[in-house]
Amino acid sequence: MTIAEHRLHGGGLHSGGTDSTEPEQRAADTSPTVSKSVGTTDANLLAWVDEIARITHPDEIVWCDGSLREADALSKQLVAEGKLIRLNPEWRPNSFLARSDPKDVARVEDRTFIASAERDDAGPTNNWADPVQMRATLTGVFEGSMRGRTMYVVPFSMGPLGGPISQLGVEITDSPYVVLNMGIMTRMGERVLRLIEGGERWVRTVHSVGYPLHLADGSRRSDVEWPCNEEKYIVQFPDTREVWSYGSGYGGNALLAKKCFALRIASVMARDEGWLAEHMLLIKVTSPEGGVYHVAAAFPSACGKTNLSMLQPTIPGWKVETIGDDIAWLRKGEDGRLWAINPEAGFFGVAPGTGATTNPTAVNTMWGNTIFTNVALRDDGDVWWEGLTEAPPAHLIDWEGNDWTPASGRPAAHPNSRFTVSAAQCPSISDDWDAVDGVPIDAILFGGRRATNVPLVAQARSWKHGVFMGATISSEKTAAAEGSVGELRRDPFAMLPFCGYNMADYWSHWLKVGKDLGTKAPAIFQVNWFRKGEDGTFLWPGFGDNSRVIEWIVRRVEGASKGVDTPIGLLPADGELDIDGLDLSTDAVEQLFRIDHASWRAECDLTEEYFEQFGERVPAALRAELASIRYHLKD
Ligand code: OXD
Ligand code: MN
Repeated sequence: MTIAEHRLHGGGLHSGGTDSTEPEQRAADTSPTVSKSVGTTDANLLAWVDEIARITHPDEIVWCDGSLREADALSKQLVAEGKLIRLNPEWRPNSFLARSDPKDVARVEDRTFIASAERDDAGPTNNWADPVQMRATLTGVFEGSMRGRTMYVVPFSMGPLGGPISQLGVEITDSPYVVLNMGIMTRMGERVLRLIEGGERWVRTVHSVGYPLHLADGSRRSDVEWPCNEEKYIVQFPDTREVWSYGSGYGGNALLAKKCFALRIASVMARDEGWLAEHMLLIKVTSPEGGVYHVAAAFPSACGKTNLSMLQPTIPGWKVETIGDDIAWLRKGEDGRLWAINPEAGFFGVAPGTGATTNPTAVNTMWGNTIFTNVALRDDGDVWWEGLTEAPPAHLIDWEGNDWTPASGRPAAHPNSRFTVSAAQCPSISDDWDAVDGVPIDAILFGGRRATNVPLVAQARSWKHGVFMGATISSEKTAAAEGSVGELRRDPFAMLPFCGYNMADYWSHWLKVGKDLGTKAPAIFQVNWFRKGEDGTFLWPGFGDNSRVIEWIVRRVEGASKGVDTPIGLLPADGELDIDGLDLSTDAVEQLFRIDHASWRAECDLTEEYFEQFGERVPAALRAELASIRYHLKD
């Protein structure tokens, strides 16, 4: 019986087995815990779910409706199975701790593939896989991968339902933990099915942890706390806009709406349709005079995007509100300006380093209804991680489930431990964060983690120069010798692991978008909170004081600040950056903005070398920007 037939017979849960005797045989060892079935009348969706079930052989299929009741039932089930720990509701109501397999703790870039028809379409910065071969490999590993498990069908919308920038998707997964996270991170559930039935397009994503409970030889095994597989595949098929993920239950490997769809697949859709899918936070900034500005900012992973998105200004009268902390989709609006949405509905933030002093807003966001993964458990049933409080508790259970004390000499929380929480719970969430049309963007920021060379802030001379800044984002790999620059790790547009096609083509696409926006294009800036002084310490206090840089950016957008031209862009003129009340020496300010010509010439050589790997595909405009900077450095 197909799923469609099953539904017609008023069926609820459905076995995906191809052998019609299987459901009965298995009935004895399955106990459906999510009893509500939704289903759909959409023939394509039904056929696809059927097809995946025929490959993976789950015991049951559950259509997720996105209700609180469903989330509640799933979390109770996971607690009963020992896969989630319910935190003390007195401290952290409706919140849970998951502990992953120690070998499944982060995105696996070396197992992430772009399976485009041509190798060159993936480009030199992606792992390319032949789509025909990869499909055969995946069919092999997915064969029977859900035996003994429930297969969940998770319909979701990225962005407000039905919005002009939003997109739909469906994730099939055998991980109830993933379902719970997807319920927080996306607009998930039944209403999406109605849009699909109405003819809206949607992206197919398939996920299996790769730990079947019934093996092909008929033997059975019991489940483990965090099922996963040593063999992992995170595969994007840009030509058919599909994602297949196998073997991991963690984060971006498994929550396929996030990096896999909203960046890798969406970047390809955006290229083909004239929009942008970016690794950017979004904020709304209000000036003391009540001027409202929207800023998008791209930073590589682990450069404080969540902190900046929840920034509490230290300068009077300024307000920063949160729209998104990780991903932005941007598209030209009817007024000719660039409009943006945060396609996500929650934050999947790194816990360590998030604390009362560094990001009190994030800490307050997680008051309850939060899933924590790989943080430490306190004796009172609450959670802890490095940086949450200054002093650690005297005793904890660490992320691997072992006793821990401050004398243990190892972190209590995994460095990539996470919190999953709804954006709506964020105290600084902006009233327009889920506006269907998005928000108009006034400024775009690109930042890396640069100890040398890159000033605290510089404005691009033009869109093309801005694209050059984005394309050359980098962080030092090694300390630099005096007057030179260390080896650089490039992360163009902070999209290195997330661009679904050739990075050089992506730069061309950005240039094209800018040309189309013309004079309505937002201003572009490069920022660097991480410059170090000659003594090796950070020159800039960062965090809330980054509002001072935002202020200058807004004043530039307003035309109130003039700036001074330099070979690498426009810097704040004397007195334009508000440093009142900061303990910053004149020398530190000078070092923050110093443009050492010899060192910049060395950096230009590195940039030329870096461009070489993309060969002919590097847009001429970017080579021209490099030549222009070199020319000005000669002066
Ligand atoms: C993330 C990342 O988890 O960029 O957001 O790695
Ligand atoms: Mn990210």
